[in-house]
Amino acid sequence: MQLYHHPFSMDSQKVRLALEENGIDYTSYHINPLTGKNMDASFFRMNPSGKLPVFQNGSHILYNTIEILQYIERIAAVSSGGDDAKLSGREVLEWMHKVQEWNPKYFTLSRIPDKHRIYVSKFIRKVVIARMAECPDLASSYHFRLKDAYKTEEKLKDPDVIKRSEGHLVRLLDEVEAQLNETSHLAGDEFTMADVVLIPVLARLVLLKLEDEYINSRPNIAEYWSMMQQRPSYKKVIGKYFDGWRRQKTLMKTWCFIHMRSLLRRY
Ligand SMILES: N[C@@H](CCC(=O)N[C@@H](CS)C(=O)NCC(=O)O)C(=O)O
Repeated sequence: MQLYHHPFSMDSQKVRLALEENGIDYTSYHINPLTGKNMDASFFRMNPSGKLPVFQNGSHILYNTIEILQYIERIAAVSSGGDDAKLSGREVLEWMHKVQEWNPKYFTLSRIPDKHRIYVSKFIRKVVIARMAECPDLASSYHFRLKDAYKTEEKLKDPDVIKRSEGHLVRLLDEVEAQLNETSHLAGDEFTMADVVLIPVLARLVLLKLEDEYINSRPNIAEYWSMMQQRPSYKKVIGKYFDGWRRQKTLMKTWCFIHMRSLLRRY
């Protein structure tokens, strides 16, 4: 099994948490979307959306996060002797979809200073143009990505888009807070795939330094969050890259790469 992913990608974090929690071995390929590695023809040909993660088992390739999580559960059930009782039930699935419905894209981008965001997005556009020249047969897919990058910039100028995304997040967190008043985990008193989907959302808020506004202001979520951070899967998938001083190191590495390539005009 192969997983194409990156620590920056929230959906990748979800899949890696699920693999760790279920003790499933896989071959890991880091594809950094901020440096445009997802635009390399070898990856882009298999996945013309360029989005992460991509999960491959032989000839079976999955792109949708929830489908990948369910597939992982089935693999885990088969390897533990075909115990289907361990598969996610209705309530878990409902929470997975509810959390997954919140799209972090505009929320995240709107919290990054314009100067940095525009610099990175310009770099990525140049990478796409360079890859397009190398592989003209993929031109229409690359073109679609370019158009999408311009559309994203336009949308970020619309305050309603950001407001809607914030409103959606607040409603979701309020619902999670109410649920955590009843149960210790999101879909009951045990750790499930619903928690796997929620943890990266909370980690993203911390990465953006918004934990006071969104997490600490909700006591049940704050308590749940400190409990989740103790899990070995969290430490391996998220903590290793973003806890404390590591955050700076992880961001710096990507930033230096983009800066050097921009200076050298090597896309
Ligand atoms: N296909 C995924 C969504 C994947 C997605 O939005 N991935 C983001 C990161 S979490 C991505 O790859 N962004 C980089 C890009 O669009 O270039 C799903 O439906 O669950």
